[in-house]
Amino acid sequence: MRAGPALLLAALAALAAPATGGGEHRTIWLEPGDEHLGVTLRMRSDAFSLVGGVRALVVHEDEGELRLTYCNRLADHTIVHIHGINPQENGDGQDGFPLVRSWTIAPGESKHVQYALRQTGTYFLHSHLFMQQHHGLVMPLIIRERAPPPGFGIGAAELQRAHDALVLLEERCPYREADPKPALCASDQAEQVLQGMRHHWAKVESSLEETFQGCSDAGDGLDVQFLHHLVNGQQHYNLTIDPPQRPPQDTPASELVRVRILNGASMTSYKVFLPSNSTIIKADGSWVVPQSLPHVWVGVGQRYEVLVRATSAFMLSAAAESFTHVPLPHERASLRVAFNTPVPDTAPGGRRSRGSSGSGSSSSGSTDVLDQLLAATGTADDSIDGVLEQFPPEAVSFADAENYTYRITGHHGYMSLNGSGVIFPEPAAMRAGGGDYGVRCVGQPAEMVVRYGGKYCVTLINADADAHVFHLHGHEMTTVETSSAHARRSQLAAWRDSVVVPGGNCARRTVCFVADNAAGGYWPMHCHMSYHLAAGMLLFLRYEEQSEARGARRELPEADGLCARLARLSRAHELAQEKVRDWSIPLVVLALMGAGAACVAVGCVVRRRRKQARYYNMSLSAAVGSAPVTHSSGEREREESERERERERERERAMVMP
Ligand SMILES: [Cu+2]
Repeated sequence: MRAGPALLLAALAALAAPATGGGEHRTIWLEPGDEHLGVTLRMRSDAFSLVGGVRALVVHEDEGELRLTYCNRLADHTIVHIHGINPQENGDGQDGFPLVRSWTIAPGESKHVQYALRQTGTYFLHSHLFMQQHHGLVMPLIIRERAPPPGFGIGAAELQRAHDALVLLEERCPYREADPKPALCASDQAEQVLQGMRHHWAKVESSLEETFQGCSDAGDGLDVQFLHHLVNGQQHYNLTIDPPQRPPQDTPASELVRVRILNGASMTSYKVFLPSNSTIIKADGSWVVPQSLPHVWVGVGQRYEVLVRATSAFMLSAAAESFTHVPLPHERASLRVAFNTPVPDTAPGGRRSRGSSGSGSSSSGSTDVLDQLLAATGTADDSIDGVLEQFPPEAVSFADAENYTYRITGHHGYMSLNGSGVIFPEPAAMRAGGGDYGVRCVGQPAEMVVRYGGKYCVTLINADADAHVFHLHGHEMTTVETSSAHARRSQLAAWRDSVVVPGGNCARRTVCFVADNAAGGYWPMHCHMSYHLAAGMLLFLRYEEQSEARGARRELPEADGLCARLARLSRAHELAQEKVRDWSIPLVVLALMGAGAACVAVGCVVRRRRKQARYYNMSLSAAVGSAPVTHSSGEREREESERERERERERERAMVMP
């Protein structure tokens, strides 16, 4: 790809974008990080806000559209996927999956994406290339709703009164269970660990048939361990909220805090213990019938929104999957929320004395902590999907849906679905690869062919010892069968985009969806655990061409297979791009001066590495062993957000000065 014209075109597209209507245009830079604790990459923008002291992209549904330009200042290709958002077009890689090489963003180039806002809730941006998410390319996205659905039971005014808090779960510094625990983490540790795991899987002696058809016992530990488990970049994150001054007659009996839990980790599911007076209101961005639960397993990529009615300080603690042992200190992380001015004494039902723990701090007592520690031992399950119900319930029946079944297996150097895997190239290989994108398929790739408007159910049977978390792009799924309850439930389970499939004993679960994405084409469904995805645990949902015979729907591609088809698609796309570029060269030359200046202004071509300690870097330096940093919320947070944006703009201005 000729970088110059493409760069200018991208800059032109980014500059032209704000004129097309819709919401605010936001630019996000993908940059090197400071390499502390293996965080070598980061996302940065002057459009980020602070939510409970944590940087997040915050938009309002009223904006109508989400318009972003990604500028790649990394040495490698990258691509950004917005997890859980279902774009209705994917022809130019709007979904952020590297199906064809030209959809990735080359070093020094930029890409504009634009979505109609049809969803609200908590989502996140992350790189979908190799291990880049693990290296720091993660950013929470909050889409604020106008109001909850009618009849929800919690009103718009109440939700607007709630303070926002984030629990961004992440792990740092991986090592293989089989290897000695490292004292420090190297920047390429994730790649080394993956290589070791592939080597280990390849050495397994059983035949493919055995691992494919048999049932492993549940594993007794994760293949990958981590030195650190973090909430918002720290092991114990303290948030102090500044409730607004209100006249006594308007002062509520409790403060409302909307805690947005987001598992941005690469391998670890967490058991999150909730305060006793909390209510789950959303799962993966979808409204659910408000539900109070003592704890919830949060698999990688999953999100929950929890409304806490706090009469005093409270805590949410998260324990990493610990299988057979009580979680060790480094396997636990927490968010503690306190209030700068006392919450009014008058709780419903009478007065309580100031300083008492109150129901809101149920998790802070030592007995409770002990109980939680003992209860945290175990592995992720999907029982919550038998409990949470969508709101409002949709009258969709999957009784007549078509079914696909996939057996999940490991070993043989890759992770597979029905014995096959699809392995995407590493950024280093893409750098050196020239025109060869180098997607590698093992066996016949699994492909689920659907027609627009059809209903489909997918049964996942886990023949593997490890749990997996399956994420479907472009669609929402509802659970009809969990691994523990094999009776099909009524079709009211929460709509979500990521589901846990527990490990061992051929645990099986069934999820269903409507093929309702108008864009058609290919949509990935894959394990969201980074090491499993990198090792091939991926299948494609493909909308059948209109000309395709109905009877051929279930046939897998013949000898040329998905890999060849992917290669053809990639090549066709490259050729189309080249035609566009050839046609556009005179235009580019004419626009050279103006575009060049404008491009510098938006910062796309400035690839200077900077060392300011911000966001992850700032928080991670305080992550381990040190006293937790306290962040405040409320009015001060909004002001700080604004000041930070201004500082960011100043830094940008300074960068383009000679
Ligand atoms: Cu997996």
